[in-house]
Amino acid sequence: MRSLTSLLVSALLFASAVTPTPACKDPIVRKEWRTLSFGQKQSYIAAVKCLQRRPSIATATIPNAINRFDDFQGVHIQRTFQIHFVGHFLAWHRYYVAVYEQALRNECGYNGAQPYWDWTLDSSNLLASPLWDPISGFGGNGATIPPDTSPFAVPGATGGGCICDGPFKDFRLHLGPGASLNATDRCLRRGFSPVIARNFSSAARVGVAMAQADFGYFNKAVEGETNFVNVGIHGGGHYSIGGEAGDLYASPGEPIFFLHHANLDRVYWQWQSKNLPARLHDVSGSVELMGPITGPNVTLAFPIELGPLAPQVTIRDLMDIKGLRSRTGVLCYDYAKSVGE
Ligand SMILES: [Cu+2]
Repeated sequence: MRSLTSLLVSALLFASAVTPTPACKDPIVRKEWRTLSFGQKQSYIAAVKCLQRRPSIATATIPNAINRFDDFQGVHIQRTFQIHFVGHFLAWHRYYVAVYEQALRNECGYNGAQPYWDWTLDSSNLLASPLWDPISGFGGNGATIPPDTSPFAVPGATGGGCICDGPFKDFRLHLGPGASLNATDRCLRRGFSPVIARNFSSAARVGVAMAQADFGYFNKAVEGETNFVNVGIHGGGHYSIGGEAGDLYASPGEPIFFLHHANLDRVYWQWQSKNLPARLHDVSGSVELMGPITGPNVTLAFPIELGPLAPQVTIRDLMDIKGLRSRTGVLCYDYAKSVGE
């Protein structure tokens, strides 16, 4: 009689024979925005505009979503309190950006990867960033409106009104601002803050995050706090653009959101890559928004949900951007070096 061990071995061999492990052989490569050719920049922007024309598939849960771009913004608005200041903040946004990238590719014929915005290159001179070019980029600052005098005003903010030029000048948002999912028809606002960029988007700030010894501290260095004393490198990207990008709920209404979050994801991957054997498995942090440190923590088995955008996965599936190396994972992309790296 065959031993139990040999039965198990043959069962496992059989299982792997009938369910071949999908491999990530040819990851798409995400590049820094300014390293793209003019044509590559144009095709990325054209694909985003295509997503903004394609009909929503999420109206069952987001009734006022009109197009596919709205679907992404709506899901972020709905889940804001479940996906920020939690242990799965980076995993959730990693998946979210990857699903957006796939939508651009699968639904809009885009054949590149999601570009990233290395804001350290613009930290000391935000206004000179090539991202704001009206022809080859995303257009510039919002029109100047009376400054926000509330205690929640972004330090050093300028502009604040509708953007005045570039490919998204006439673009309309249909959800937000804030937590609202009511039907609306809004322009894209920006309020550049060079002060925020200088303070929070610097290479030194990235260095602080990179130096953290475990995921919990790394995540804290990235997300910072809910004040302007320390917005973290996450808040740095958001509040230096301001306007829609500075809206905790509705920020994916700013197309640059996805370049900013791709860069955060790149920093996360660089941090993981310093010690992959440990950091492909290291996750911690609260399940609930700013939950008590004694409360439940996320684990690799924690579910990551994007509602109507994509199937539910777990944090484990998202730990490796070149997925499936560890026979689990849903991702298959890589990062090209930034300028001067
Ligand atoms: Cu977010």
